[in-house]
Amino acid sequence: MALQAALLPSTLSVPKKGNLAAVVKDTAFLSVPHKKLQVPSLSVRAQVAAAPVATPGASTLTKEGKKTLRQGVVVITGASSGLGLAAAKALAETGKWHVVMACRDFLKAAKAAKGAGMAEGSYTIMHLDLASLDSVRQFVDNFHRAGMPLDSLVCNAAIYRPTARTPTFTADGYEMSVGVNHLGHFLLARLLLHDLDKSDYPSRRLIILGSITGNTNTLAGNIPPKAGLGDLRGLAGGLRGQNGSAMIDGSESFDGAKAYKDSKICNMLTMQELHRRYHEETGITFASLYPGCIATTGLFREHIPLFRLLFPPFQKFITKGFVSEAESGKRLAQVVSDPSLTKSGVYWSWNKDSASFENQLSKEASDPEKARKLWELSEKLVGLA
Ligand code: LMG
Ligand code: NDP
Ligand code: PMR
Repeated sequence: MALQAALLPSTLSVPKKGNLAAVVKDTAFLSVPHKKLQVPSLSVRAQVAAAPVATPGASTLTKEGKKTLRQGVVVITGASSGLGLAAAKALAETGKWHVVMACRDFLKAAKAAKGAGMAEGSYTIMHLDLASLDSVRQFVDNFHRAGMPLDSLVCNAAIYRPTARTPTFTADGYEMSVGVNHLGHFLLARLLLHDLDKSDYPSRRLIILGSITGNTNTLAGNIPPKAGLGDLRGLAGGLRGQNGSAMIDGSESFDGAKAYKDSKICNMLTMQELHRRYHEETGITFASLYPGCIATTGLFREHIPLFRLLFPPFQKFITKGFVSEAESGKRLAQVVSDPSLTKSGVYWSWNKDSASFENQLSKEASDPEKARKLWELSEKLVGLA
């Protein structure tokens, strides 16, 4: 803790509006030169014995002495399964990206990467439990000490508790779905923003997963329980359950399916608020996406067995919204690295031919006033204000 406090002074937090450059300057001492890769205790860099790869993020020189585009470094949260793993694999396979897999279960992530056939040396696993704000800060500290630049951040991890009627809580006492899916990522994004800002990579991106089920302008978004943040009174009350509400809208009864959908609205609002506050100043691309219905992932692990059995064929043959994990991974990889997807503030989706398009968010998921209020309340809850 003492070391963490020493390395992460309060100056690391990003100011409410503007002035990011000043913060970057203040915290410049935190960066370790890219070439000096130090492997921190909580991370394992997969090594290649016979043919060592270049240090992640280091520039390379051709024979003629020309500088070529260095490998990009992308952090993906929740890369131990589903979409995160598929995107990690897709990006690592190109050879253009070194993937930092930010995962809560180290051994599961190591097994998953191996099982997916990801080449040793193409990824680093680092511990991150989004259900603990201390863990988020520790991750950022470890990432800094690893000495890699940050070119892209993907806030992908999520939990879904579809049948829960009583809340569970994060280490900091916040309702779990919103705590992990939104608040943990909110802090992570804020703490890593200056790293993205100082990266010399041509296109730096911060991506937060959204979903169709958080958008009530769609059929899927109208399947009960519907998402809705109300006036955010539950969030303002600390989302703690006992003396207030565990739901963002302040309702007395807890609904796990709604809490997840609400968290996705928060994700989409946060992306837009980041865009409004920082895009012009930093040039960072902020984006969200609905990758399609990946009905086979671990997201549905807590749903009833009958649902898990019927949901994939239902999406494949009836709604036709189904996508495989591999296809969804390619879509997310596009949002990370495709040169044509540099526009900021966009919520991407794909049509039946798997072509990307800028999708419309629901009224609530694009309400700037709500986004601002959410931002301010979230800052308080994660200790940034
Ligand atoms: C609820 O569960 C939870 O109770 C609640 O707590 C909350 O978590 C909520 O939003 C989350 O979920 C509801 C869930 C559980 O049920 C569903 O909604 C099931 C969705 C899947 C529907 C399956 C339809 C059956 C399709 C057959 C698939 C075969 C496809 C092969 C076709 C081949 C063709 C070539 O409840 C259940 O899981 C019970 C499911 C009982 C299914 C009964 C079947 C009724 C059939 C009606 C079909 C209706 C489909 C609607 C189509 C609309 C088209 C736009
Ligand atoms: P998975 O359950 O397969 O993956 C979720 C990942 O999040 C897992 O790696 C999981 O880790 C990780 N995770 C959960 N809790 C924490 C935590 N406390 N700290 C760190 N990591 C955590 O689900 P998907 O791949 O389907 O979901 C990925 C993203 O895609 C989510 O943001 C989801 O909302 C979004 N999405 C998914 C859709 C779908 O149809 N599946 C549709 C639209 C959006 P572990 O492996 O240890 O459990
Ligand atoms: Mg939904 C047009 C059709 C469509 C699409 C694209 C989805 C996506 N769903 C559609 C329709 C329907 N769904 C219909 C008609 C029903 C009633 C039978 C239905 C039901 C349903 C349930 C019970 N759908 C679900 C659930 C879930 O528990 C999933 C959920 O809400 O997770 C939050 C879900 C989903 N449907 C989707 C997608 C993408 C999901 C999952 C996940 C997510 O938003 O992350």
